[in-house]
Amino acid sequence: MQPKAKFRKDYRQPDFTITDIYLDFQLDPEETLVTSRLSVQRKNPEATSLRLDGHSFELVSVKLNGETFSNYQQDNESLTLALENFPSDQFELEIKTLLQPSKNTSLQGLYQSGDGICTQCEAEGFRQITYMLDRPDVLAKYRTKLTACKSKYPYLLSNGNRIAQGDLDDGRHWVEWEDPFLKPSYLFAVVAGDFDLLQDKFTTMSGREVDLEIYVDRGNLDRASWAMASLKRSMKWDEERFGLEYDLDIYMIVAVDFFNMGAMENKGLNIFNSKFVLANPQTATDEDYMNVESVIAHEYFHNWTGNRITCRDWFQLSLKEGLTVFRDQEFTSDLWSRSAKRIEDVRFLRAFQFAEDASPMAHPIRPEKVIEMNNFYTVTVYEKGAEVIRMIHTLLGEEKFQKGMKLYVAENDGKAATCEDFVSAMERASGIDLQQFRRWYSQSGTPELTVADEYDEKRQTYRLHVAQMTPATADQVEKVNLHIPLKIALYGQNGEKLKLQHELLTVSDVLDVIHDNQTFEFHNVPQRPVPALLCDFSAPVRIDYNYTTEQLNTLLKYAENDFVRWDAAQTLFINELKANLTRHQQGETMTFSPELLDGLTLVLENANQDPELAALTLTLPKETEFAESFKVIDPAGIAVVRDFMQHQIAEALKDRFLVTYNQNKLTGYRVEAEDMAKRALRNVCLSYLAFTDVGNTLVHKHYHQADNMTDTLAALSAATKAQLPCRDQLLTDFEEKWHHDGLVMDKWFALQATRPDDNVLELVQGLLSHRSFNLKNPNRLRALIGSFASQNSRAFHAIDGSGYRFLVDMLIKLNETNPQVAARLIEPLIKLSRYDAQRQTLMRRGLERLKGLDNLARDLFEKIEKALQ
Ligand code: B3K
Ligand code: ZN
Repeated sequence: MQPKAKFRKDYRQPDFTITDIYLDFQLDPEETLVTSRLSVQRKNPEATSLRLDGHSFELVSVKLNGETFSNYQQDNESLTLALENFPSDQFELEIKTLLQPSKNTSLQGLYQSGDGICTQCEAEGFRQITYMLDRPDVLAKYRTKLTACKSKYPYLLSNGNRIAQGDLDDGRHWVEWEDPFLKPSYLFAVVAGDFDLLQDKFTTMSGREVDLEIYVDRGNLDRASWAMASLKRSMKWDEERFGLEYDLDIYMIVAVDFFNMGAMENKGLNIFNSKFVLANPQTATDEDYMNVESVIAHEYFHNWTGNRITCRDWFQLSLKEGLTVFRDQEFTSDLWSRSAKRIEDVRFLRAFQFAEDASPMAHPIRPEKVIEMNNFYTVTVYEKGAEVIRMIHTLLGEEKFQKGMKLYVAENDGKAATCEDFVSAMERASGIDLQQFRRWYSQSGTPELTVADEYDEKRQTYRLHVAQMTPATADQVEKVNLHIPLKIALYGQNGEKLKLQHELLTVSDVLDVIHDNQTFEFHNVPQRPVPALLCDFSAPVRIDYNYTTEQLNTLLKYAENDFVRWDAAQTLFINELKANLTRHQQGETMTFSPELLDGLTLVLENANQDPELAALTLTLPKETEFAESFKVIDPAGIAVVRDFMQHQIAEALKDRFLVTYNQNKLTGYRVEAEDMAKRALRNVCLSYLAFTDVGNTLVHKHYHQADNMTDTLAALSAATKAQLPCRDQLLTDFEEKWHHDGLVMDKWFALQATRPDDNVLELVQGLLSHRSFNLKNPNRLRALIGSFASQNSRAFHAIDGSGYRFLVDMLIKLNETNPQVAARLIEPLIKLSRYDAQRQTLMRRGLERLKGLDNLARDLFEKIEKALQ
């Protein structure tokens, strides 16, 4: 049977609801007995049957109001109770089910992670525990009793407050939890295990004391303190910026090693991938520290945007995810550097979300059609969703935006809401018309703004002609005009910022682009200006304006807006790559433009003014980032030209890189903005210097002098990318030191998988039997197989098809064990339309091989089906 799609337009309120749930878990990894007592209420008087979702367990018994009930039908995804002869509108249902957590490799529902047991219910995992109306618009109060062996599972955790506990005679103990807040089933959680516990307290703005608890594997306590500090900063920031206060007396975070994604915001009991909790200077890089902080913040912020106000149906996912990503981005921006954060987010969006829009999986931030919900936790729903919230923020300004938030919370607290509820609150609170803006929720694709300009010297008038167009996407051919906030600035030839005036009045720097073609006219412009378009990346669009190298260098040198300066460098890099790719493809000699070198020299000379921005600006875009500027990608060509550029820059600026490298040496490791910026700059210098004659000595020394993982990894990465003589020795040294630690080894696996060596595939295949590798652990899979397929384009897209074959072989295995992770890893293979005919044929062959599997999971089915269309 083919999996069936659900459509947004088909939403209907449920016929029944569940107001209270009592759950009893007799926990054991081999066999767990779950008793669920549901207080059911009929909402639709016409309804004569109750269909509950559930699968992947054994049904033991069903009772209705205490009596055995057998008038039901069961299939492989539901249980339907016939209620024709049962007139009462309120009843209690008791269902017993048997589960095998140790056999559950899907990591959804109740499963074993290491020596512990935990749950993952979003989106539809609760139905793997027991039969339930498993949909987010059914909000209930939960009481949960957990019983398990006390020595193996000294901690038994669930949502809300601990209300009772006790010991049994047989070595087991029990704990009972009650969550006073209404919640949908996807926010339910259970954890049983033996942990080290880090405790702290937070006093909320109204003076309530909250217990904070972070549970980590035994022996990892020295890696939990950054997460705790991050949690306290998040709680404080949400009070200060959004006026939102925590609502329970306890907040728990548990770190587990086996987890399909980053983390989960279960009410009062977050469960995290240990990657986003554990950090100390020896094991975590600066980037890891930042990631831990922002994921902790993100999950915390969900307590209001997601939990107190949840989604009516899964098509509304961006209501909580787009908004919560926006909130975590703002948190990081307020605490660290706003421009650096913006640049990193835009880099990510352009590389992955723009690619998704151009792929068979293209969908609006509020999808219309879904087969497997887990496939829609995407960069589009999350990151483009956050861009949409950011545009609302740009159009309204902070004050009106916060007014809108207050209204949204007041109207929807305790409810399951829609994206429309959010936009409507923003509109009514601000008085700003968002009618056309709403189209961002229903239209997929990356809009293109084509900009042309003219300057009338006599009349001192400057005109910008802006045309908008959204190319057709796989899911949607017809496109309409969007409301696009285009933030601009004008610069004079000597770098002075020019005033934006119309007639004699100052006008806003945010242009409202709403039609196909619009002209914006500026008066009293004393000279032909250089336009800075899309300052701060004010909208998730592509800009097409024919910049000259000279104009780009002016922006790089003078623009006030950090994003604009960085972006000018990006455009210079891309133009350079494009010109050389053409030369390379035509068999001509490649050259390197002196203007770009001048620009980079300037950045290096001024690097000490803002080392973080300098590091970002000097970083050469990755192959995958360059690839996004092409309709048809030449992976081998891009790799060759990028190598060439790297060598050219390294050779030409070697002395300056060395000076900057030496100037930014630090003693001791601190997680502080100033030091992180210096390390980043120094390590960018190292990455170029690796390609010069001093490379081997310098990298070798850098590795051995490093007192923290950021520097260690920078050296290891430089040695690998530049294929230095010291490489093998350093890789071995690292492996010997860290092979017992999966999280640290992930960095090593990812480096191995992205090696530029010709025999990298063979190496990767060999590493599948490495002592630290484990095919059941999603982090290991992403590090080795994911990095190979998504970050090593030249090897993955090898013209003999070996890369594709390897991925498909792996996916055939994962289809059985963990389809959700398989559906993530398949992404590079479904983007076949971006490659030449020969590669497309090979990719198609791989997809067809998967499609032929007789037990193909719906997660993979949905993507393969779209890719082959
Ligand atoms: N809400 C979860 C993601 C759940 C993914 C389910 N496949 C984490 C987050 O976005 O915060
Ligand atoms: Zn989230």
